[in-house]
Amino acid sequence: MSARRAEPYRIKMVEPIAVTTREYRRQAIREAGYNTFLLRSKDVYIDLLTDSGTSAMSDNQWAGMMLGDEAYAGSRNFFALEQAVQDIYGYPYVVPTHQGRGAEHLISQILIRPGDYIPGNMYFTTTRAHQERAGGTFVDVVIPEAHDPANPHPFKGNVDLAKLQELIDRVGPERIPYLSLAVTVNMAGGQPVSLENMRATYELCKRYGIRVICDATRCAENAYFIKEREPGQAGRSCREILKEMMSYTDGCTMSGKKDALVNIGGFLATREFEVYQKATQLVVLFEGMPSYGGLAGRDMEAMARGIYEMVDDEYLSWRILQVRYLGEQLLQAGVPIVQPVGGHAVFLDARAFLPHVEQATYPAQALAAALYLDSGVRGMERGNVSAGRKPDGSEYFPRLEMVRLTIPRRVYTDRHMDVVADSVISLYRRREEIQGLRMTYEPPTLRFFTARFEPLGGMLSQA
Ligand code: PLI
Repeated sequence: MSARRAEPYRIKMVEPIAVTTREYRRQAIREAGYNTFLLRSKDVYIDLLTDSGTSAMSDNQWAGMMLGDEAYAGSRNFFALEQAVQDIYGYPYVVPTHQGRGAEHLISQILIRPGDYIPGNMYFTTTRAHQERAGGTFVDVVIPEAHDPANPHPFKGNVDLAKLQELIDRVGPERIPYLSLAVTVNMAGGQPVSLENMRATYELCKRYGIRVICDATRCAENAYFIKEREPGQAGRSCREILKEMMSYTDGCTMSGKKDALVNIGGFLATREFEVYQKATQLVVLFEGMPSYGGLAGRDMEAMARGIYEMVDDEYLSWRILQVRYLGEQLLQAGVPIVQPVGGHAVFLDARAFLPHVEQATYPAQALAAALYLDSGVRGMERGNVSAGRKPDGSEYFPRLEMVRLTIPRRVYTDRHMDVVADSVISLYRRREEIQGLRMTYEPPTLRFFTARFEPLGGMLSQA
């Protein structure tokens, strides 16, 4: 057997992608206001904007799509989904939602009262927005290593128990309806949480009657890191590890569009009947009946099947190693990236990449635009633009100013990763040619999706 690894699947259907000229891309990124979210997909060569909803489904999932039971109530696909969540996560109660933020909306409205505090191991955009909308204040309790791109801590997503304790002492446990625990932590670079930290966090929360609600969006990838890195875990399956992880939580929100390998779908799951009952009351207003939650029966079937596929050890190993394969090529060339390489993406450290560009002129946004111009590779800004503004109107200026190169699951080959690496490395060698941007349009919330910019000079402004 060769020591080299290859994809643990073969290709049954192909989708052509556009190879364009630099001039074409210059026009396209200008029309998109230098915001990669506003590019048209048809103009993108390798699309690393997100791993959300971009997975390739398996033949087994597509076969399940044909078994869609589109009954308005009691669809058999709902029961398949419920069974999958019970088997793999261990929660008794499940409410489907159209995607992860639908579940975030439900849990935030059910549990948060105005004036509450919601600690979390780093914010995620939609999660925090729903918490704030319900009147809560998000408090970051991730370990400090998570904010340092070069720190090699193996579990950079861990909760800082001292910070959590300090918050409990300061505001009182009655003002903390739950701790929001993301596995893995997207904004830190796809960094995992250890089993030991999950257990300790749960124990601390239980002492004060505080719930732990997991953001399980990339929980299977987190389980793989535990298997790989945590002492005593190597001999267990990711499926077993995941079940134990979830046993240290009271419920979860899940975007099926990531680890569960579907193009649309999500759910809220809980161990508490009362929370479940409130969710069934709310879901009918915002998503649909509790037995479909805004999804077609066929979507629920595909997600049910994806949940079993996502914990396959062979698949998970290949998945994580493909992301690492890209990251290691960049590291060897001296390109500053978040380390260790996370589960779903390679994050370019735009501040270290472009030290001459001030954070107020959005270095990560400029770097993402330059990468598209260079090779048609689309990444995503995850820095000052994504962080938005504080309630007082000032910018957050987060320590992490990054471009995320997010790898869709089962979509691209390692050869695509080589092309991406070549382009990033060549830009790094010409980094002085990249200058910052000025924002010309800013929407009031989640501005990164639709903000527009113009270049302040450098390669982006050349005719
Ligand atoms: O995009 P949704 O609504 O299915 O899921 C929202 C969501 C919740 N938590 C986390 C950690 C996410 O990463 C997340 C969505 N992430 C997107 C869209 C991304 O591109 O990372």
